[in-house]
Amino acid sequence: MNERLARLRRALESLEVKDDRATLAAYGRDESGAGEFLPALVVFPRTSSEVQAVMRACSTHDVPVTPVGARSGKSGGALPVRGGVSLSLERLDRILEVRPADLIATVQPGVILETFQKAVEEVGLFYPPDPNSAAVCTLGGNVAENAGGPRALKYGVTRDYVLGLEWVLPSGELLKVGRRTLKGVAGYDLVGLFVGSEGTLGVATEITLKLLPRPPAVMTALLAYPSVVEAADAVSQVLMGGGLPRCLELLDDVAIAAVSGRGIDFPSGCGACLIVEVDGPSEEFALAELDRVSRLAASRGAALGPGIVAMDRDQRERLWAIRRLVSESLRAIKGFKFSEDVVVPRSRMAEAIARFKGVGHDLGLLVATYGHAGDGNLHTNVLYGGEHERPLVDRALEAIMRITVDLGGTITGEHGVGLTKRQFLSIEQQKAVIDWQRRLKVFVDPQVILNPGKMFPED
Ligand code: LAC
Ligand code: ZN
Repeated sequence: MNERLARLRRALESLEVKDDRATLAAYGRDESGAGEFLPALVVFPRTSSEVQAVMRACSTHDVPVTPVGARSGKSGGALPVRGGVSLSLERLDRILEVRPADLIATVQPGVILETFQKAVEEVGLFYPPDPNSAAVCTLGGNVAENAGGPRALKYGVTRDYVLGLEWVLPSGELLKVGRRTLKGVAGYDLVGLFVGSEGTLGVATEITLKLLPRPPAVMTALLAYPSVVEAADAVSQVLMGGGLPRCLELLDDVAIAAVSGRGIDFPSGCGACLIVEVDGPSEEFALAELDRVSRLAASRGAALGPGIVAMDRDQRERLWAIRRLVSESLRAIKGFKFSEDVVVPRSRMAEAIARFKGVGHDLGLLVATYGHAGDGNLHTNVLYGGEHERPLVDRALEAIMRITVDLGGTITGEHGVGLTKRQFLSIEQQKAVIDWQRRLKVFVDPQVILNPGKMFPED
């Protein structure tokens, strides 16, 4: 490998390459908690053709290459588990154009999601996908993982907004796939295939996104319940009653305890809560819609009081700040955690949460659940105190995956399979389906140098 790396380094001479200790350590970690995997070097191309040059060089010298954005991923997708090159897309960070008349925009992959959202909102447009990491994550990373967030309930996930891609294959070849129009059915849906391919089939160097008109009015409220059973039931009541809020987020008792005293006073006896957000063409409309949804959510008399309605932007921000704090506050309880993102049929949510808690109870681990309840997408977190508890944690995670699939769900709704869930894929998918996907991977990447060691179970 050393000889090959030395030759590769010479081939990349004209590009920005770093291999100092601090950089390698920084690119050896992400938000998955999966550990440290150091690359041998990190390359920072600035153009599509430089990305092509990196891929070509890695292919020529047979060195593994792992694409990376902001390192905010939750499944270890950007960890260079076989060493080699970390290919950072951060320097490709320009919004190339926003076309209000066509409701589209074209961006480079290193643009920070929040920067893009603000830019389009300034001209009256709206880009809905909103992972919790919006302030740091990149659109390229969102495309790689097909990221979602609270607003997915009404507006869908990243894949629903990607119209076209400029895509560099592991060979260095560049494809322009998809389109720049809203509709279009020519050929196979390669955009659909590449979005969510977790950096295993190539990298986006340009992304054309669909936009929507910005809804003028937004209203948010927090509804409290004695336990997750009532809260999960309320979610079903809202959806069956014809309500479609843009967000319907759940926090269980552990999550509430973790964030209480940090900006919101939860009512006493509150063992679970829902954050509800609606939008619409006017304040009156949004208020009426919030009222309708809140009534549906309280229809079985289980809600504790009328709920806390955010009366202005500041109060709304305070509710969402609480929601954003959940992940790190849970980690702080024991020092370490694994955050899952399973999805179950919405009618099975209460049962799923209770069974996940039971898994923790049986193994002596604390399990918390919060997340995108409107989608049945649950962030079940297994909290633990250190490496010595890892064998127990691994058992808990596998049990959670088995319960999820048993209930008719899927092992990942937004974070991807990556490294941390690769051994669980076979719980959900048939061997024939996994084999077929492996063949597809080898067709695109015959040397298996692009992001090796991800997505598929170890042989
Ligand atoms: C969230 C991340 C973990 O929703 O997906 O908080
Ligand atoms: Zn989430």
